[in-house]
Amino acid sequence: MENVNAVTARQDLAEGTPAGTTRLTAPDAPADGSRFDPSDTRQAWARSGRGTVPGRPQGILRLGHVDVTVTDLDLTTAYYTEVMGMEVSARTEDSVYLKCWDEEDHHSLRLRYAPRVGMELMSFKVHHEDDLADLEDRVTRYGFPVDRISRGESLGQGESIRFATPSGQLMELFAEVEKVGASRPRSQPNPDAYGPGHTARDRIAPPRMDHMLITAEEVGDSTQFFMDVLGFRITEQLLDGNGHQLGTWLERSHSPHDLAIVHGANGGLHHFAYWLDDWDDVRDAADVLAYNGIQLDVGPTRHGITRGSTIYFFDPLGTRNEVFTGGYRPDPDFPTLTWTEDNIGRAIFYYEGELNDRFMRVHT
Ligand code: M3P
Ligand code: FE
Repeated sequence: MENVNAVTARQDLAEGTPAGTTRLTAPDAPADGSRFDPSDTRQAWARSGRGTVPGRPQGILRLGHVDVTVTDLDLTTAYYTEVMGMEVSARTEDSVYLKCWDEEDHHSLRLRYAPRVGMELMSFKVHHEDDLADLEDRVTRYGFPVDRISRGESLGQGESIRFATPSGQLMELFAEVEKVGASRPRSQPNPDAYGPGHTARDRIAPPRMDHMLITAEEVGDSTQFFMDVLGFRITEQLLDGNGHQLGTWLERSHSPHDLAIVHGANGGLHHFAYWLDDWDDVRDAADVLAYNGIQLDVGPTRHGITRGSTIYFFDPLGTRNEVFTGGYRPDPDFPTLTWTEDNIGRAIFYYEGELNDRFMRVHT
C-alpha cells in the first residue's frame, strides 16, 4: 500500500507553488493541464524525441539481469533470499525472478530450473526503445544474427533483441521493464538512507546488482565487439608479455566496470557481482557468509584493477558471486589503465599479490 503522507506531499508539490519559488516544469509537461508528477522528471527527459535534446544519453545503460540455470530451484531460492537478501518479484513453474531492495526494475536475477548449472543470458538495459533498432543494426552489420524477442517472453519486460557475443554468451538488450516493489524506498519523497529491509544484519541485502565477468578464448576479439559495436569504454586491461589482452574491464555506467572479460572457455560465466555501499558492508557480508557456512573463494580484500573492495564466494550450486564496493568514477575521458602479466597477482588481489588456483579455474 502506498504511504498516505507520501501521496499528500506529492500533491502539495504539484498543486501549490509557494510565493517566490519557481515551479518545476518538465520539458514536455502534459499540455492538457493534467497534474505534473515531480517524481517523473527523469521520465520526461526520456520521452523527449531523439536528437531534440543535446547530449541525450543513448545506448546501453547498465547491466539489467543475469539469467542462470540451477538444478535445485528451492535451494538456490532459499540462498538468494535468506543469505543474499534479494526479494522474489515473481515465480513461474520453472523460474524464480529476484531483485535487490533498491532496484525498481522487475528483476536482476532469474533462476531457471534445468539439468545443468550455467549462464543462460546476460541482459543489459538500454536508454530508449529506439536504441534497440540502432544496436540491432550495428550487430547485424558486424555479421552476427539478431533475434527480436517479443514483449513478456522475459517476465515483466518489453521487446528485446538477442544475439551471441563473439565468445558465445547469449546477450540481450531491452529498454522497457515493469517497475515493481512495494518496499522500494525511492518511489516516495524523502526516502530513508537507513531502515528495516536494507540494513538487515542477518542477510547481505545488497542495494543492487553491479557487474558481471565472462570468460572468452579470445579476449581481444570480444573486447573489440563490446567497444566498437556496443559502445563500451575500456577502463583497464591486463596484457600478456606479447601485448595481448588477458582481461579487459568495460563500462557504460561510469563505474569501473559493468562487464569484464577474462581469458577462459568461451560461453563461461566467472561471476556476477552485487554492489555494497561501503567497506563496513563488505565486512558484514563476510560475517553473514561465515555464519551461514557459505564457502568463500577469496577475500575480503581489494582489487588492484578497479580499486574496489571485494569478497568472492559460491552459491550452493557453485555459481560464483561477488560483493563489491568502492573504486573510482571513470568519466568518458578516463585513460585506460594497463597492467602487465608479471603483476597479475596485485592486479586482481592487491593485498595478497597472488591468485588462487580455484579462482582461475572454476567458472560456470
Ligand atoms: C573482478 C573485478 C579475474 C578478475 C576479476 C576481477 C576473474 O571481478 O570486479 O574487478 O581475473
Ligand atoms: Fe567482479
